[in-house]
Parts: sequence; structure tokens; C-alpha cells
Amino acid sequence: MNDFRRVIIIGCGGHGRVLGDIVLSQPERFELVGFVDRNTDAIGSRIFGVSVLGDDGFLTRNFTPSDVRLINGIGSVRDTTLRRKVFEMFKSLGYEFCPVISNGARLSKRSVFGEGCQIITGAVVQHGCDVGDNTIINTSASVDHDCVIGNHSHIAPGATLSGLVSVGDGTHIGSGATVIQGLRIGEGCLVAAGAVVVSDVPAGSIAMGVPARITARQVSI
Ligand code: JB3
Repeated sequence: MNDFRRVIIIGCGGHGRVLGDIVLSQPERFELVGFVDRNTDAIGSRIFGVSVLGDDGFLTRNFTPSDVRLINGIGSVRDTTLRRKVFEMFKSLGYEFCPVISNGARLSKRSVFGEGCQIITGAVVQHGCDVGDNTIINTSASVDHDCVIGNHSHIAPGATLSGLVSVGDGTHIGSGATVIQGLRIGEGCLVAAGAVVVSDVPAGSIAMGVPARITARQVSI
């Protein structure tokens, strides 16, 4: 991993600003160079006193992978595809994504975290977990012992994964959802907000309700 503090956040919407707030509270770890966003109306504005510099092309024209590390500020509410695409596009150009871990998150030293993972304020990750690349453990989510979370997944605010749960790549676990012990949630799934999942969820499914009913997902994953 490169040893530099200069970072750029991709996306200056709700999630990008949450990350900016955390980054600015950790000056010993980060120097926030700016945001980039595809919305031309946002370019030139300032967020928390930091400039929206340009779009993704501006980033690649002006900063090499040796100049900065990146933070993926694209969130997800149902579908993690855009977040994944942004991560993979910049990785293919040689950029590195750095982890963002809020000072208010509680992480076991006996868990491992992939490239560019983001652990937001109030989140708890207990021992024995393996959290994949580009994954968000959002505000006050709870990931208990020995969970495995795939790449590009999002555990939304207040969601609970009990012990020994596995979550596949690109799956969205909605706000306040609960998954009981030992279940397997496949890749590309959507667990709706507030669902209580009591059985395995096959890849590409939606789980919704209490207890959750499982149906095939209609959107592309
Ligand atoms: O649930 C919580 C706590 N947060 C949600 C988060 C996880 O997901 C939040 O409430 C939002 O619903 C969502 O946040 P996000 O992804 O920041 O959405 P939004 O506020 O709509 O902002 C997305 C920003 O990304 C917009 O400014 C877009 O213009 C920008 N954007 C989209 N695609 C992009 C690209 N910017 C760049 N640089 N490149 C892109 O390809």
C-alpha cells in the first residue's frame, strides 16, 4: 500500500459527504485534496470548505496513481452496480482505494478488511470477520462474529448480521434489516429495509418482510 495521505473522494452526494466529514476529522491520516463528481453543476462548489475539482476525467488527467489515493463516495440504496463500476474502472487505471474508518466505529483487531472498505460511525464489527473490497458497513450497522462479507456490498444503517453470516458480492442489506445466525445471502441480492431474514437467500434474490419472503430479483446485478 502506498504511504501517502492525499486523497480524492469520488462523488459529492450524501455518501461522499459522510466520508468527507470523517476524512476531515482525521488530519493525521488524510489530506483531502478535493471531490470529483460527474454533475457539472456541482463542479467548482465547495463542500466543508473543500473544492469539487472536476469530473472523473479531470482526476485522471491531473493526478496519477502515485499522486493520490481514492475514496469511493458513491453509495447505494438498492443496487450496488454503479459503486462497483467506479471502483473497478479506477482500479483498472492503477489507482488505489484507501479504507475509511470512522473514529466512532468499533472494529475487532481479529477481523480483516479489504481495499477501500468504509466503516461508518457507530458500526461494530466483531472478531473473525472478513470484509471484502469496496464494502460499506454504514452508520450503526452491527456485524457479529465470523461473518464473511463479499466485495462491493453495502450493509446499510442499523442493519444487523448475527454471527457466522455470509454475504455475497454486490449485495445490499437494507437499513434496519436483521439476518439471523449462520445464514448465507448470495451475491447480487437485495435485502429490503426492515426485513428479518430467517433462511438462506439465493444469489440474485430479493428478501422482503418479516419474516422475509424471497423472490427473484428483476433488475440487473
Ligand atoms: O443510507 C445512507 C446513510 N446513505 C445513502 C448512501 C449509502 O447512498 C444516501 O442517502 C444516498 O441515498 C446514497 O448516497 P449517494 O450515492 O451519495 O447518492 P447521491 O446523494 O445521489 O449522490 C451521488 C453523487 O455521485 C451525485 O453527486 C452524482 O452526480 C455522483 N456520481 C454519480 N456517478 C458520480 C458518478 N460522480 C463521479 N465522480 N463519477 C460517477 O461515475
